[in-house]
Amino acid sequence: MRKLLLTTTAIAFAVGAAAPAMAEFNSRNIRVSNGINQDHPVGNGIKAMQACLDEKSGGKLKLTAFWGGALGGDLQATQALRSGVQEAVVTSSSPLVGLIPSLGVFDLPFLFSNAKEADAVMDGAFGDMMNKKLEEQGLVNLAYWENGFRNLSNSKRAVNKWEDFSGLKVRVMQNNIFLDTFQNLGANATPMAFGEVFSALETNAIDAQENPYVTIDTSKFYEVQKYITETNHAYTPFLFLFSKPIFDSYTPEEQTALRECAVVGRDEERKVIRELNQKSLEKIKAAGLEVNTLSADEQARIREKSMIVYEKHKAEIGADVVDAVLADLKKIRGQ
Ligand code: TK8
Repeated sequence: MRKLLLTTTAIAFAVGAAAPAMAEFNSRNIRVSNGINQDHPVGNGIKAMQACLDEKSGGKLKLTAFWGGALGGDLQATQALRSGVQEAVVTSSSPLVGLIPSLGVFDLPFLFSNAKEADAVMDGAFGDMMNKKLEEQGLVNLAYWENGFRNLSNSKRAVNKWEDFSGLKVRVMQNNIFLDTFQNLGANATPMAFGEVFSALETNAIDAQENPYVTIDTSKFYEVQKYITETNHAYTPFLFLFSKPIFDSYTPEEQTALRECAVVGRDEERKVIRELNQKSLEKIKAAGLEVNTLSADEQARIREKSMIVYEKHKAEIGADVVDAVLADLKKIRGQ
């Protein structure tokens, strides 16, 4: 009996020595920054993710969200992740193309026709391929969340056809593909960080911006805009990025919990944002904005005119990447 006890103790020590002071779950404070506000559905997603983490980690893994760019803009926060001084950010893919040019694939105008196509591409093999490229740059993408289809708002005039873009001073994300897409339509496009957009619209430094209805609603752009056009010109995802140096220092259990709970959060965020989209449009209308829709002919015209952007940026994104997404979409569309 005594011998057995000693052996058990010895084994316990040996196991303890193999993993010193590393419990399966350790107390972690995970800072997640965002440019959008807390009432954006990303807030619902983070709540759902936290509930999942509480359950899996017994309350050890805690997310602390910082809203409205309080920890700096998307690009700045992403650099802080790469150097291991901040844990996480929910960012659009678009401002990161300087770092990872292949991400520009998501900026190609009119790439996705609906959210179902976008989900299939992001959550499938193509999304995994892009995640590998992010990892090479020190970023672990836990999941693709939804930002949504983007629409144009402005303070100058009703935009019903491509000629109406002419001369409009449009803020675009810090991204060459967006810049070219809008310049190609005749607009005067200016790249700018998200955090500067509201005041630039308010002071009329710019006339226009483009974002999903939910962002135009929750970031209150409708207060400083008069017209909105349903252009659906791009669907750029949100990435839930984690600092790779920090992630690599976590236990396998912590890593798995983060990956699984980011997917739980994603599903909640996508559900809420899709429900809110029309409600946000109603709110924008109620605030007095004139809502314009493009006729089917005009939509086709603008789409056709925009195809030159694919040619122009294919080499820089990577021809293999562009071909892969187009092949995926063909399959998804059953063509
Ligand atoms: C929020 C941004 C924003 C994006 C943009 O940080 O910059 O227009 O659509 O939602 O990521």
